[in-house]
Amino acid sequence: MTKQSPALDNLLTESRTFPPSEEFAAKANATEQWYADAEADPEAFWERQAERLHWQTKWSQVLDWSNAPFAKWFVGGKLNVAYNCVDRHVENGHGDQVAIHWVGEPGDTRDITYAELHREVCKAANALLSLGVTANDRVAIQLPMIPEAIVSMLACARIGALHSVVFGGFSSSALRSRVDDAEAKVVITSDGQYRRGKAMPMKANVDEALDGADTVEKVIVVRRVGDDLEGGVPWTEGRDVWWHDLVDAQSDEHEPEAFDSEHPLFILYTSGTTGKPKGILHTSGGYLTQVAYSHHVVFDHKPGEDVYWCTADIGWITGHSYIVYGPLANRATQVVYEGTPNTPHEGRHWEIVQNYKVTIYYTAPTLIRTFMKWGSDIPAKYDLSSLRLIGSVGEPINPEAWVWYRKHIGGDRCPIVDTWWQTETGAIMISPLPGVTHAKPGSAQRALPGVSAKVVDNDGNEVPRNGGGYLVLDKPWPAMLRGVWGDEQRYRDTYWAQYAEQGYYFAGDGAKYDADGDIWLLGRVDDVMNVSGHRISTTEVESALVSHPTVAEAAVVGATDPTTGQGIVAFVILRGGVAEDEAGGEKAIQELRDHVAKEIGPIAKPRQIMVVPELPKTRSGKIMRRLLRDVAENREIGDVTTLADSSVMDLISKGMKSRS
Ligand code: 6R9
Repeated sequence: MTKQSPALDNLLTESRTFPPSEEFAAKANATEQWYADAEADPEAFWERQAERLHWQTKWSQVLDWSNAPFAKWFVGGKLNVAYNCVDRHVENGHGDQVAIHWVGEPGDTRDITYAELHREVCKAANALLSLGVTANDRVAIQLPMIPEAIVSMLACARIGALHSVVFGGFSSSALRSRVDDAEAKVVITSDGQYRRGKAMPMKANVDEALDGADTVEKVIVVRRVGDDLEGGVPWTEGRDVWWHDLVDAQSDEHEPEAFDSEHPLFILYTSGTTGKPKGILHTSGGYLTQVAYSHHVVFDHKPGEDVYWCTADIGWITGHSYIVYGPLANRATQVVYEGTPNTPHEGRHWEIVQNYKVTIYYTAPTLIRTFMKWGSDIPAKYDLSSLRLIGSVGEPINPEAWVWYRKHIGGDRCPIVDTWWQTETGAIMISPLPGVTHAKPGSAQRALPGVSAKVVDNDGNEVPRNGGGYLVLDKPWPAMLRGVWGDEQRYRDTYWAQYAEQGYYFAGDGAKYDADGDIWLLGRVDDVMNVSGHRISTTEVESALVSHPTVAEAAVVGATDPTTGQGIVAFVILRGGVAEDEAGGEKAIQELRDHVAKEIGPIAKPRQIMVVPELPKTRSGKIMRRLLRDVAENREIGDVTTLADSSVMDLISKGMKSRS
């Protein structure tokens, strides 16, 4: 595995622990006993968790693993996911409970009760049906964080169509490749979105993406920014339809149909080690069971009492599992915020926590480090005493950031849950249990009851305490991915080939046990970067760079970055004939950065591009990213003996032009 960075060595000498308060422990949703119960009989444990849902037909078998690595959970069971997230709460007398306190970036707000959410989801489901969408069809959704995003997802689930949500910041070509791969029939988007106080176009991006995309029959457009958008909304007659014309005209009643437990629920694309994003496929019964269970125990969520806020975007798995499905299945009242954390000021999140008396707050380390940078005097201006639990997800959290988070946001009283999981796992897998675990800053610690994780060496042998290796999941779990859309081989190769003999799922993360046997996550071991908690593959960015006419070859690495975790650093060789001053200058580098933003999205913009005469390659032609990482991180350059031409690194160090 890759060499540990000094920051990680530091992290592993961390020895502070934070025991739960007696008061919290006394009321906690889970107890230590859960671990033993789950271990004694995992299937019986998961059956009890599945019982938090409403099933139209009960399952006849908990797990069918006979066709591994393709799992079936709650075999023969039937349920409707949207019914579980909405209708049943209304039927149980909670129709007036607020489901969503929505806060728009410009300051507009909407409180949506479960009864209202029910009517909206029914109308949207009827709207999709009226367009000819039926079970198993795919609907692509690219929307800002507005209520219609959640309504659209639930409407798809209700009629058995698969949604494929594409992050609002993704470019038209990223959207197009996802629409094509899933053969989406309908796209749901908005005229525009508010970003840092400005109305930015969205529909225009979608139109560019859909030029010639012949699977798409209809585009539904939510009016979000209206007249604030300069230049108006491009429109294709016959294909495009306004949400308010189509959806508002529908009946607000719709009878939900129960689908098989293994009926597909959604596809969500994530970066792998190759340039082509993988469509991760999730299904219904097992997924909903585990997201509801984990939301209940990890966030200690109490329906009707807590005000929950997960700051993720619905374009990522965290938004799917911990804004939409988990919280709504558990009848949460939650805050959904549309905008950026510093619009109109850097205290925006804390103002929202104060106003809505948020009790549970779940965010990402990159944002915590940004808050640290902005200064602790900012949260200090607000009343954060409503908070009782805070969480983190997306990348390893540095002990410094953890301790700051606990002190300045958690008032030295809130337990912190550092939750490790992936798009592929669907739900939280490794996390402290609040009220039970003695928390350690920087460690996700232990697999949740019912989940099994191990740290193993290259051969699949479990490493001893204080030993490092690779994280594997050695038992199937209900929310596990069911495959890669349209690519069975890629599913087998990516996750199951590494430890085929043992039948372990390879997560792609380095990990270590400490002296107590707790797990510490050490970052990706493959060519996937983690920038602000977003997965971006080095190959994807390389392909984007090479698609620019001035670039002959490109190599991309993730370099340690104090705020974003990793920053993208690109090394490019220019095409012969491109004059130095033409392409090597500041302007040309800016153009390359913009080109990557256009090809993938602004999150993939390299922090730095270096023009180099050569790239370090092995005799078999593999680029040695390790050496480039040394350059990017200003370290002494490591072992060059396996290079085909060992003088290359000298050339790079001497001849490189660096621009940030
Ligand atoms: C939920 C999500 C997954 C990758 C994963 C790992 C990193 C996520 C983490 C963490 C250390 C944590 N990761 N949570 N690393 N500690 N608590 O982020 O899904 O976007 O698919 O990313 O993120 O490297 O493999 P996804």
